Parts: sequence; structure tokens; C-alpha cells
Amino acid sequence: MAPPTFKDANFPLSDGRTYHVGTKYGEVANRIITVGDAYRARNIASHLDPIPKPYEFTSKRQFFTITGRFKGVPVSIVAIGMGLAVTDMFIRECRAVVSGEMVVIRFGSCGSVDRTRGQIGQIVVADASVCVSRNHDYFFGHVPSFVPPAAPLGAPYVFSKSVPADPTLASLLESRLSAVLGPESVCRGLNASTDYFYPSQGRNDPHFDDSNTSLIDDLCKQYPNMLFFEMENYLLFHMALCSQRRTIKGPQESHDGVSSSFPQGNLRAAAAAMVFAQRASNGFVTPGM
Ligand code: R1P
Repeated sequence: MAPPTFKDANFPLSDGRTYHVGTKYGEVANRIITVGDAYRARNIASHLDPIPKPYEFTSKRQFFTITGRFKGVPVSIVAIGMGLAVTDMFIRECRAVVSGEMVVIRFGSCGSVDRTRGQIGQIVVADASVCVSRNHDYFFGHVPSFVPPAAPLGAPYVFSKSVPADPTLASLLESRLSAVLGPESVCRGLNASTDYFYPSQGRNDPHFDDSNTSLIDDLCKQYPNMLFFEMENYLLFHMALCSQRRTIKGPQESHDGVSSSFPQGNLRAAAAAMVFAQRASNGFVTPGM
């Protein structure tokens, strides 16, 4: 089969299909659940109505989309992999093939940084998210062969301001999860999305100078309600914020009352995650827990 021909370097499309996610108009619903891996996507998709049979598409970049109906309501589940860059591709490329308001919920796995809340196996719901990024320039000063930059090196990690989840969606997520799993299994707090899994989450690696031994303490000092690390939510919430700063809107579609409190916005987002790692106790989830 001939390779697809993409047109428009600014936003490449081939026969209406996006460059990385690979879907086109009609293949993605306005309500999206996003996850990291395809296995989790299939698990969630097992709850979709069997008829009509859900549509599935795996792109050449391994974005995996399943679109079907849940109790008659169209919903897509999209597995995107990991990190901020793929989150950006996922949101922009789905946004381009969906009209009307778009609602995105992320179900991830995460590491808890709180000693008492966010135990392994619990579900945490994000009130808001902070971005933790590695300041690459900082490390130049530690390597003698590099010319130190003229500007101050600053701190090794940068903590952004926090950006809120959609408050209505976050509360709905918390209450529905609590109703199903029991309130003791769900807690809510602040999330930090990191640009890397190892250095920016304060993991120790003897092979590299990461200057991160105090990162978790520093972050919790600056943000006392800090609860968990993962790698995508910040961008999701930030893009929702940026979408609400735009006036371009497609034809509005009903979201059963969910849309009513944000008439201006064209993307709304919230996120929950299961705690896989407890950083204070150094515990990690085991299958079947
Ligand atoms: C790191 O192992 C990955 O797990 C978490 C992080 O955000 C990162 O993507 O989420 P997922 O389990 O959804 O991938």
C-alpha cells in the first residue's frame, strides 16, 4: 500500500487523518477517556455497549483509539503513551477532528508523595496540577569542560504555577469513584506532572548527577497539598485553559448538562490516577493488590 501523502506542514493531514493519532472526523467522540497504555484502554472499553461494535484504530505511532457508546452515549478511549509531548499531539489532533465542546478525563497511574494520603491502590483525583521541569542549563556549571552560561544557573528543577482541573468534572469524578469504590479508596489533592519519570520525580540514579535529593521536600514545601506525581495532567489542564482563551468554536453539542457551567470553553479536563508507587515508604503496587 502506498504511504499516506500529508499536506500542510503547519498541521499535517492525509485524507482528513491526523499525523500522529491518525484518526479523522467521525472516528472520535466529544467525550474522551485517555490512558497511558493500550491494555488499560481495552479494559475500559470492555464496558462499552457491544452494539454498535466499537471502532478501533492504532496509528503508526501507536496511539490507540476505541470509539463506541456507553449506555448509548458516544465515547472514545485513547491510549497515548507517556509524557507531555504526546499529550499535546493527542489533544490537538483529537480537537481537530471533533466539533463542539470536548471533555477529556485521564485515568493514569501515579506515585504518591504524601506520607498519609495516597496509599498504594488508592485512587487520587487532581484538584489542579503543577509542572516540574528539569532546568537543563543548571547542569552545565557542574561539567568543567563546558563554558558556564552567563545567566545564573538557577535551581535544578523549576516548579510552575498550578493550573486547575475543571472543578465540576473533578467533583463528579471523585463522587462517582467514591460511590463505586468506597470513600476510603479515593482522595483528592494537588498533582505534579513531570517532564521526566526519573530525575524530575526525585528518583536516585547513581549513574548521573541529577541534583534532586531535596526535590520532593522542596515541592511539598512550596505546595503543601501536593499529593501525586504523573506525567500528563498538567498539559491537559493547561490546554483546557488555553482553549478557553480562544473564541473559535465548532457547532455546540449537548453534554447532558455537563457543559452548562463553561459556555466559553471548548475543552474541559479532569484526571484521576491509581497510586502504583508510594515514594515515602518506597512501596510499589503488585498485580492483584
Ligand atoms: C510512567 O510510568 C507513566 O505512568 C503514568 C505516568 O503519567 C507516565 O505516563 O501514567 P500512565 O500509567 O497513564 O502511563
